[in-house]
Amino acid sequence: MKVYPTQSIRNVVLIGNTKSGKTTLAETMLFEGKVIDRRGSVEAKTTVSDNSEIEQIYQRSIYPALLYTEFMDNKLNIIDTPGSDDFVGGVISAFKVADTGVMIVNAQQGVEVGTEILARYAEKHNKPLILGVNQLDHEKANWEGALESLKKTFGKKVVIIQFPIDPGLNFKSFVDVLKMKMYVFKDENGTREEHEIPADLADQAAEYHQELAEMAAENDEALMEAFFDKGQLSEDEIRKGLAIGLSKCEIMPVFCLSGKKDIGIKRLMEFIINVAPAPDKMVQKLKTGETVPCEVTGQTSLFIYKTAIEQHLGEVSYFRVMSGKLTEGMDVVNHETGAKERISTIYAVAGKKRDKLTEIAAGDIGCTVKLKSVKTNQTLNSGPKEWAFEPIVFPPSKFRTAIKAKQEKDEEKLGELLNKAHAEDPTIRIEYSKELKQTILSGQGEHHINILKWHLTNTNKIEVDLFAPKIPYRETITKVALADYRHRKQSGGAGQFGEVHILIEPVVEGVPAGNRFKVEGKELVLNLKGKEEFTMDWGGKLEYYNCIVGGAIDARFMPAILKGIMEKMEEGPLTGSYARDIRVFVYDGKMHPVDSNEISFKLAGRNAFKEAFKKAGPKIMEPIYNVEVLVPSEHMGDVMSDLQNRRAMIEGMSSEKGFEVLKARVPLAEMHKYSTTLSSLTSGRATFTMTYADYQQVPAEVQDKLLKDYEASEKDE
Ligand SMILES: Nc1nc2c(ncn2[C@@H]2O[C@H](COP(=O)(O)OP(=O)(O)OP(=O)(O)O)[C@@H](O)[C@H]2O)c(=O)[nH]1
Ligand SMILES: [Mg+2]
Repeated sequence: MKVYPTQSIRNVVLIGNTKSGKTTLAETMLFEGKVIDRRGSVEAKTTVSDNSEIEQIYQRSIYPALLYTEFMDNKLNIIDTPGSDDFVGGVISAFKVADTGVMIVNAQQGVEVGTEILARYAEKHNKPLILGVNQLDHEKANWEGALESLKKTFGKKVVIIQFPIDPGLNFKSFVDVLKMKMYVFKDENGTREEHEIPADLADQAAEYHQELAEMAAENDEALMEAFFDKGQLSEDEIRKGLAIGLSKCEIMPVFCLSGKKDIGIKRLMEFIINVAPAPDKMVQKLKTGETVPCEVTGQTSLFIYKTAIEQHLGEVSYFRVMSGKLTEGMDVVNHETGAKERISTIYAVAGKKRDKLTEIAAGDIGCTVKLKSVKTNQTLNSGPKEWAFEPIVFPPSKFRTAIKAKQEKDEEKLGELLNKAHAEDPTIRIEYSKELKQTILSGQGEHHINILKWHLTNTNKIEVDLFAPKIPYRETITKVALADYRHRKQSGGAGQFGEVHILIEPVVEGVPAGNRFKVEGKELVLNLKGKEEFTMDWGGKLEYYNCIVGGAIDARFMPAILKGIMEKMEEGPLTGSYARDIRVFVYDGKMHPVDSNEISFKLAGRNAFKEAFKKAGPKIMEPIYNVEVLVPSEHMGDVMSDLQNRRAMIEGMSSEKGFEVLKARVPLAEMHKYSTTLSSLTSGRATFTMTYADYQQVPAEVQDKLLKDYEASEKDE
């Protein structure tokens, strides 16, 4: 393959709700570019894009697929992404390296929640969107409905480039109001004829053409003047105006498509080449906020946007050349690790088909293999400038589960595989929780995690169990309490003796410790001698006061008492969860001249703490999350009542372009499998995000249940 200069490269990402027809469309684009001479289909499991076994089983895309095609002497890189929210990581990484998004909308449904969410990602990344109304050959295709929904969602940015003639089973032609021609398709392989626009459609076409010219003029003063002078613009002038408007994200042009019947695909590709921005038109930022021009004359710099482990090849690193040009055998340095890497082979990629390149220029996308240690989001430089491009920011997880190998011998291998899974798909996250003593796996949805499970079972032959993760409860106290504890052991050998008197109270932010207490009918005035303060690893505090007078306990035993208390805080007295925010005053005790030692005081401290804790109005606290749900209005009621059953506190509601945004605070304990429930309540038409907020006391009935459960589990052991 020849080396394409930066200006002859276009990078597009295909996005759209699941089943809108992206993979089928990509296949047709490759066919039009003659990368393949026969088109496969999703049903026959023969597309270039959905080439993994699991994608073929589910007949849907799961991984973002890099594809290229050569067209009109340009190289068109296409990333076909999965439509399902579960695999949104692939869409986000694709937006990092693509310059234009092509939003595919199913002509039967028009805009769906998926469409809306994906468009938000385009907006976030500042990438222009071309709109394709697809499947116009479907018997239920509804052009007017789809167009109306696009206008409702995207407003005045929407501008018609084409309108279909007779959408439905007989769909074979459309009018293009940029070219002012009618295209008629002769077969299902893209063979087309250009005709004059029929008289009965001429007025409609002229009206759309005028709207198009006006929109094109709006983004450029010279064009505006020309438009006012002549009352119209030439085709080239319109194209120029559209190019400006598109790259400023001010225009969303609409195309008519049937990916399956190869109608309109060539026109879409021509438009992409002629009008969509070349890679050097889009700004690439460094972590420092500076921008780097996408020029072949600059220092060679590659950004790794994805890594994958592929059969026969090993680790494959996908990159975009951000600047300069990459040649075979070039040495580069990883900005993050300082490691040197040699790029021995460069490939242009169309699914499993890979073409070796000797050189690849700024703006192009490709892959290489056998790098020693390169991860997603790293930059590789070949010059003195230590550039680091802004990383891809992956969304927070929506689904958590605990995972365990069925057989203990597989645990280590499972750990390795999970780490690899995270490297390939950063929206899969793994954390070993020391507190819960569980490995917590999280992702974008139950389906996302089940795909990983499928790989573990089928590809790696490891059986695993997925189960509800424990909740990281916290324990604290609400009032002052006292406890005296004597630890004494005198059976055989050396004895043990230690006695500790303590007072405990809650730590309240901003309220310092006093020294006078009225508790259990006693009045105590303590002598606050020494204070130590600890911030616990799990949040919250322990304040430890030495108030011993008259040498009742030797200073050398104070650390042992503290150790005993710390141990009990790590395994709270109520349910074994971490305790937090407690002040302990050690004010009295007793020693034995022979039998007192550290272990005795540690045990006395531990037990005194446990007793005092239980008398101090102990409470269990649970983590609360801020949850934001985006839901179509008609499902609002169901989503709301479901949330109320989850002890949610609804914080607000607002409307946004036909969807409702619902904000609530929900206990983590009630969020297990929420993504699955939400999906079934709304037929997959809603989405949500959740982020940790704070800890709050659990309601009394929940606390009772937790205490009973813990007691029962203690008895079992
Ligand atoms: N009638 C008709 N059916 C189509 C067209 N394009 C795709 N389909 C069918 O729609 C279904 C989904 O097509 P895909 O290409 O897999 O859709 P996708 O957008 O890639 O879906 P995801 O990968 O799940 O996001 C398949 O059964 C296709 O055969 C089209 O232009 N016309
Ligand atoms: Mg697909």
